[in-house]
Amino acid sequence: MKCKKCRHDAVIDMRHHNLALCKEHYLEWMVLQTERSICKFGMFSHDERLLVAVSGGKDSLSLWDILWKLGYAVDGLYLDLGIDEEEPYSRQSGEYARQFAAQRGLHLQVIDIQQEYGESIPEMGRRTKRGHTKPCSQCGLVKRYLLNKQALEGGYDAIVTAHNLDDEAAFLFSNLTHWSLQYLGRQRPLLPATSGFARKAKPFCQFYERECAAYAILNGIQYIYHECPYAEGSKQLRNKSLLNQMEDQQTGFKTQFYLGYLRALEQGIFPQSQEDAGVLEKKRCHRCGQPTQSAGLCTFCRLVTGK
Ligand code: Q46
Ligand code: ZN
Ligand code: ZN
Repeated sequence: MKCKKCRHDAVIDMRHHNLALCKEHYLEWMVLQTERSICKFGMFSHDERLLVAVSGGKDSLSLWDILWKLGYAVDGLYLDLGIDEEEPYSRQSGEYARQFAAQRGLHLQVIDIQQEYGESIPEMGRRTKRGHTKPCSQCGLVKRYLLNKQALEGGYDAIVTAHNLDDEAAFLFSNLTHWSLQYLGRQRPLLPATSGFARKAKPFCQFYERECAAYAILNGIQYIYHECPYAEGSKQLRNKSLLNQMEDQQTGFKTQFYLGYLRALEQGIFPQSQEDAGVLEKKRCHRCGQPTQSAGLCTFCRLVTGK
């Protein structure tokens, strides 16, 4: 297998693009494609300040690396979830994130959930569990809330996350099986800012997971290889595995599935909700001032105060 550009040995064969590339041209291709996505969806510009959500995994560290190489002003945010009971998952992820930032002289903000709020994510999950054995809903809420809070308070223009095509296709599959119109309308690559919510962009939405892993490995980026222990057996992983089976049978299946969704968005089939379009003014949380559906405390404040 030879590189399509220089005829040297290829390190990756992307059959869905009918493209094999050597190391040098692959790394160049990833950077160029990321810039193309940023421009195509009008995500952000070089004079804006970005905050990238860093988990210590291959996707977020590769994204941070590429945005840095493209010359964007981008800081990182690592949330230490305190998931260290069975294996030191959070501790190791945090070490990779810190090491990455230090090697490049980049600024990483770290929030230790246990220190800030008195409980780790598994502890919050156990305290509030309603028949669930995993703390994923509490974890998702805390991550969304704190990412938005840090972006707004830090004066950042956009939050950037490293969701890749496999993530997006699996969410899409789940949202379609439930016909969750609200989620289908907001799963777009760029969600504009509304009152109380920062802009959100996903520049990796068209990269396969293995392409992000290849970028990290070929660049010598050290990342946490394991998934969070609570991800095991999750619906998201099951959907990913199903979609991989489809991809094995039909090259490019995941890309087609996702591009079809983007076309449907363009045609207005899944419109933005009034909230996301900023038409509906939300109530404000009495404790933190963030927008909330109901009067009183927002769901985050209710979680951390136990009220
Ligand atoms: S939600 Fe659940 Fe993830 Fe949080 S507890 Fe782990 S698996 S990290 S994406
Ligand atoms: Zn080449
Ligand atoms: Zn609140």
